[in-house]
Amino acid sequence: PPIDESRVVRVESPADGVRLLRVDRPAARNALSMEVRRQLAGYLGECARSTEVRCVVLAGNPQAFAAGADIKEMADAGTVDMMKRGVLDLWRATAACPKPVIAAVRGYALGGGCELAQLCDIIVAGRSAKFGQPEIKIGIMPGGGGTQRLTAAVGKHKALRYLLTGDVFGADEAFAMGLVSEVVADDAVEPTAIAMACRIAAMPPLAAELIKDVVMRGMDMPLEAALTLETRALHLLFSTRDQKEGMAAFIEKRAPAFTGT
Ligand code: CO8
Repeated sequence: PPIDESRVVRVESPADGVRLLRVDRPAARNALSMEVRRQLAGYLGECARSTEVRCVVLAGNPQAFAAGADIKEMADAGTVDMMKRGVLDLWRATAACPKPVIAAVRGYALGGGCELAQLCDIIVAGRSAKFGQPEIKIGIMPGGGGTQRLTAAVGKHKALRYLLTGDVFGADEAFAMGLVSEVVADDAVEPTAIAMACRIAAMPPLAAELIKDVVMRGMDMPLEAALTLETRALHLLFSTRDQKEGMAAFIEKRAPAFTGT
């Protein structure tokens, strides 16, 4: 049966403050159709605006986190079609979430799926997860940041080794290269990602957002400018209630209650 494109991303609330967005197109190994991209961008925007959501988990299913862009949607496209699809705008909206985003990767994370994991902040991978940028094998190249984010994560020589051969690599290799934050048993991927998200959700959200913001912006900046940005962001946190609360709780030997103010 044809895939019902109206429900290709599911929204779950596994814990307080945590939203899990699940790409759910198993018949196509979670290939990122335009509709998946639209729904991901839309739901991440909602998470960004929600006062309840403090951390997001992106997940797929046991066989695939996402096996790339949908090749069947692109096979007959020309340059102008590709330009008009506005994929880049949707992708930017997906990457723009100011809140921490954790990828929970089981199965294949290939092409655009590998890039989707790369635009998350933390990647938890199952032992049998498979990563790769196989675009070259079908006559194209990464278009969701893979040439840049993979290189930033693992360095030029490892990145080009995989970008130019299209070879798939496993979770342990991805971890050794620095692409993956943590490797766990396949069954433990989502529980681990959700538990980490819960811990982050209990942190002061403004501090979490500023840490992410300074890390991301700092990657594009000369060190001195980035360090200045870091200092300014730190000083800004001294006008939040959560800074007063965090330090008071430490001194009073009690658990802090952060409110995001
Ligand atoms: N797009 C469309 N359909 C797919 C995709 C995909 N990327 N991946 C798998 N499918 C479909 C298959 O066609 C098959 O459909 P059907 O049952 O109708 O024949 C079904 O999913 C199951 O696939 P397989 O039978 O191949 O399953 P296996 O478990 O044997 O293999 C693999 C799984 C290894 C993931 C294999 O399917 C594969 O190699 N897929 C393609 C991976 C790939 O090349 N990804 C890169 C795509 S290009 C990209 O991501 C960058 C594009 C940048 C531009 C973005 C603009 C839109």
